[in-house]
Amino acid sequence: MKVVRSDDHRLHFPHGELSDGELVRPYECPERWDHVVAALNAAGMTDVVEPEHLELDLLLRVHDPAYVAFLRTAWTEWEESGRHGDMIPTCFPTRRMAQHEPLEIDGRLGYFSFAAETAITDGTWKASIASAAIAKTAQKHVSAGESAAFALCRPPGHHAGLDYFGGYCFINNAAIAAQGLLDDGAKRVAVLDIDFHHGNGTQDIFYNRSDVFFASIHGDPLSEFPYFSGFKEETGAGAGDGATRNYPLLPGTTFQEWVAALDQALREIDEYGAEALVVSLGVDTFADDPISSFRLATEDFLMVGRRIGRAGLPTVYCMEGGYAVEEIGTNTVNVLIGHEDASP
Ligand code: OKP
Ligand code: ZN
Repeated sequence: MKVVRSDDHRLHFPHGELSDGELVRPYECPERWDHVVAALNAAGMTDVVEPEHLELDLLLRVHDPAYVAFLRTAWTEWEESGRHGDMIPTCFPTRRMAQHEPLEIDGRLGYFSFAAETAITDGTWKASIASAAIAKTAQKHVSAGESAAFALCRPPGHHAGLDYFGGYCFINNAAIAAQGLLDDGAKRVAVLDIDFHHGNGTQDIFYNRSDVFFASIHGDPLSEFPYFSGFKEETGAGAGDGATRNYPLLPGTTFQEWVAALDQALREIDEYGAEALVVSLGVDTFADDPISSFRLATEDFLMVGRRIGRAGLPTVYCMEGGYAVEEIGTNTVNVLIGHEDASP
């Protein structure tokens, strides 16, 4: 399958991540990308494509214009107002407080985000746009007839909502891909999110829509990030009623338990009648992941790809999480190899 990637991801790498009361080296780091590329090369998956230029209007298909405007100029506003450190949000609107979009950049930073571990830097906008362009390009290849493509996105995207960033995500790459599949002719698209964390951003973007089915398997939000979203009873609203499915699983979940949820999600995607699939591919379900609590093993990821491939849908894989840096490459590539083994 085609692999879409770009070196521009290196432009985004904050100095620190606020974690457990300390600024630590960000878990979401550039070497993650290097290890995935090394594993792709080792597996002979070298059909590499550079991303095409992204029309910025496309961002507005899945994000709010005020949010995109904020993200585009945030760093410049920050610097021009005399700040020098990374843009770490510190003040958020909680229940009923988001009445006015602030004028001051520190206020705007909190208004357009939901978590403080994620900082904006000088290169964040450029890297995020490149990441979205990667998803868009992979989608175009699939819409043009490829059975699957891998978008090696960094920064990841599934926590970025209609009008907010957080959880290491700024632009929702999977949403860009899903919207692109629709725009290029598919009538119904499914997003399957198998990252350890709930894809709250993707859910947010499509919650009221019937043309995108969203299914996510993740750590129970009562104990895992993003804490406030991903509960079983969230099933969509309005026209989108029934087009969202959440499978929260307990810490310590084994592959056997996890795969039962995967099979159910795939059945529901089939019943929905999806014509194409986007997979939010996080491999932080891996047993040794430093910030997650499921127990998947490296060889299990082959089975994951096989099961997804057996669905027989044109598929865009978008890279999301995975923080066991040494193993992220093999785990990710195992899914892709499994997919290729299974599809005709
Ligand atoms: C992004 B993705 C570390 C806590 C980390 C943020 C997790 C973001 C995950 N002490 N909290 O879904 O892989
Ligand atoms: Zn994750």
